[in-house]
Amino acid sequence: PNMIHLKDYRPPAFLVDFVDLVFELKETDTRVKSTLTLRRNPAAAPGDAATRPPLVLDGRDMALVSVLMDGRPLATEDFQVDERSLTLPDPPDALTLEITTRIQPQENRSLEGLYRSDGMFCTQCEAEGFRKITYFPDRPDVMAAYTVTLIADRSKYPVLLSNGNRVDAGELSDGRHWVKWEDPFKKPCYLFALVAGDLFCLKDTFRTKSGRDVRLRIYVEHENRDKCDYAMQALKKAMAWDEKTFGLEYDLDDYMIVAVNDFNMGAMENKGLNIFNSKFVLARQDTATDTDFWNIDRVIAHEYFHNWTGNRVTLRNWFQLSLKEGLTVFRDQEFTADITSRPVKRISDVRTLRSFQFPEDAGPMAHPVRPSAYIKMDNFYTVTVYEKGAEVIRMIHRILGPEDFRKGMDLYFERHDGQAVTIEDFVGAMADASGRDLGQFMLWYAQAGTPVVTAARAYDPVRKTYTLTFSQFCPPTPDAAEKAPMHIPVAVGLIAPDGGDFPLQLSGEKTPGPTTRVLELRKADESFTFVNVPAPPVPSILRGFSAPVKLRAGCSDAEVRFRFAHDSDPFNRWDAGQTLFAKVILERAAEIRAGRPPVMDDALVAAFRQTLLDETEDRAFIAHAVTLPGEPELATLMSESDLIDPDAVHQARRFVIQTLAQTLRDDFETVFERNRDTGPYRVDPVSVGRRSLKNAALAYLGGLETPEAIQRLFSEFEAADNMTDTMAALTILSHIPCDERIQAIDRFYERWRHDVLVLDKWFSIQAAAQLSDTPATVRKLLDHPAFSIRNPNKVRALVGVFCSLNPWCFHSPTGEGYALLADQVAALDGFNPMIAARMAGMFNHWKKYEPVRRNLMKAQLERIKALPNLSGNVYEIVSKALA
Ligand code: B3K
Ligand code: ZN
Repeated sequence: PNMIHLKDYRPPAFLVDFVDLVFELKETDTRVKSTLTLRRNPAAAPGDAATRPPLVLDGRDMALVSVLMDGRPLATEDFQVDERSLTLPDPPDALTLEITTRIQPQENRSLEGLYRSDGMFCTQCEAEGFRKITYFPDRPDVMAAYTVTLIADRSKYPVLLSNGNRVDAGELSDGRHWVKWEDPFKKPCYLFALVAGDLFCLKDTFRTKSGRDVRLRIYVEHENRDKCDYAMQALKKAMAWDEKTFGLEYDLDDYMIVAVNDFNMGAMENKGLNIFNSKFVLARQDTATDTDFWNIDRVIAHEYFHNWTGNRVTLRNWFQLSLKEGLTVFRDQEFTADITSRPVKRISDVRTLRSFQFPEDAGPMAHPVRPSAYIKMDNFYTVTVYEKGAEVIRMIHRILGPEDFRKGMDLYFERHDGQAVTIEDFVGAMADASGRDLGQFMLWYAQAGTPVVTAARAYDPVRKTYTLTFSQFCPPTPDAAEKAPMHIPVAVGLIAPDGGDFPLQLSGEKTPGPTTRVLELRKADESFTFVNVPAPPVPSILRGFSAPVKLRAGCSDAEVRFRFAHDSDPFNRWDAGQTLFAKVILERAAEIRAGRPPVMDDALVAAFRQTLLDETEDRAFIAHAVTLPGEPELATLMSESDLIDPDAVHQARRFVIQTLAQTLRDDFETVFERNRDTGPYRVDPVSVGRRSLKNAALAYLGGLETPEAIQRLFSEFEAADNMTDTMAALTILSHIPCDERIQAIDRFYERWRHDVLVLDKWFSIQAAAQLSDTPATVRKLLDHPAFSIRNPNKVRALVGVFCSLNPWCFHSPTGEGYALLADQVAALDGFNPMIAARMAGMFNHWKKYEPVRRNLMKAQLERIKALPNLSGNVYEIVSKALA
């Protein structure tokens, strides 16, 4: 398979001004007639008569029926067709092409292009799926206006949808009907969509700030009609927020969302017609958890926000993916922060970043936020492009401040509306609007790896000065050994001995400023001196996680405990706790590995208790503050100084949980009782926070594994009137080998056997259970009638959860977890290479494990690599892993 490089980018030889598509949708066979109005691109290298570039249209997995140029059939010598393309070697400068093809959506299991999910037809074109629908220059810098006519049987497919406005419709004599759509906005083909099916429609309207009424429509299968109200509210919240925050208004008269069960990712921002994984639309209090509800807010908002960041202004090529994804994730994070709790949102985002992005940046798939080469673009929809990309935008926001950031956004839209642009264009608008130099900042897009920032401090009691000296270092990654120093915003506060913050005055400044200051690092080593510091402070560095780096602040345990008790910055307060917990757990792991009994640290227990009982803080914050780092994050930390031993990590974490539970049992009881729901179930930040703290306390109490604890979990499970509490009790119970566990899992199944989304939870619970027979259970569940390897949600719920959230079991030294994963990769690769590659990526960190596991994983990777007909997707992942 060959590599595509950013440096090889050339503008397209031909542009497409108009596309007219006619689909005749049938269960056996679909006919697509495409009429393209094309002309040579004036911006492309013209060439002379001999070197004029040909017209190449991408296309695969389809049968060509006919090609007409300007109304006349093309002679066979005037075009060539192969597996990948349709080429006209010497076309005129302007032409129309009418291309008729036949495709088989009913056979399409890749869930890319046009395919069937349950009884409906739907599409997924990003990144390169449109070429499975018809021959077309399938690249984002070719933008065209579309008209689309859908023809299908009226009784089976009463709903026929595409992008833009519905302009006409009619009946055919044979029981079929047709609907014509027109999208007035030019768009790249990856934003094309169609849906045909028999669907329920929830209707609403939104009045925009300029007074236009937008018709809102959510389409779902009839059986789910009572599960879309929350999604509709989420959409309206997102629309209002984007007007208020960025002045961005919706541009069409209709906004449609369709929920489908078979979907490779979360959702897709097709212009005016979003297609969603049903998991991010359907929710009712008894079927969805608080996290599910907030994920619906997040994903609905994310796809809606793409209408401006992605659709109106789009990408010149796929290397620029983070231009739309990093920016849109930043926007959805801000939205969630505004509608829930800002500190808690920040904490959970950083948890994700550290658990998944930091390891990616330290492994074989490490790549810059703007990758420079790929084999399959699908492999680069990564936490680096998305979440680190959002961190990069957040740093710009932090450096410029909110007002200048907003000016930069306005300038970006003013300059680039309707264009396909690059990351330079975005950062250029930010620099021009603010007058700031962001030249060095661009390295964040070009260099992979997580920078390590070290801070040293010195207090001068005579001069009353305090100096912070920073050094930065970015470790080598497979793409580059040497890294240049980056422009890093480091937010700093200095905590006084009484726990309050000192006002901050940098040397050279006349008066003290605010208590948190952003220091901008630009050199490998750099010092900042604060004056008028009356007493030696405890430094609080990287407040709000102002940059995606690893900080080595060299604080003593006592100082970290002090920050855990007093830091006014909630993120850093939480982070201080995590630092303490991680240290204590990894020390216990070392004792366990050395064959010594682990001993608990009393100071930690006291600090933990103080936070647990803190009544002044947001409950959701406390819940996060008393939740220990997970095994995946601990493994990553262990890998920084040692090889990973998943057994030691698991045992040490369990030891700490059980010791805390025994020592603080009464306190957990108090917190549990105090935070019980009093009124009806509601999904507001206060209620969600109370539930999360109550369930965190329950998890510790359950960790005692006494008969009373088991009884309580079972009765909480039975009594719960909402899925959050049901899942909390069931999850805790699922780790305890007892009859109640089996009973609860069976009851859950009986109650929800007809709800495919809720059954995903049933699979996940069992896949995440920390029991020695879990690998065998997962094997068995692969054959369960409710499991289907064709459905990505099921694969993620069972295989994905087992491999990524249950490291102790996945890394069982017997190797059965590894064999299971490799078998699934092999099975998936035959029909859904995108999902196969995602799963194969779970072996990426094999080199960081102790030798037994490392060799077992390597053997499975080699086995996968040797499979006949391996897809480019999986090849790219495993060949990099083995390199
Ligand atoms: N843009 C889509 C992701 C498409 C993934 C293609 N393999 C969803 C999103 O980020 O909004
Ligand atoms: Zn996105």
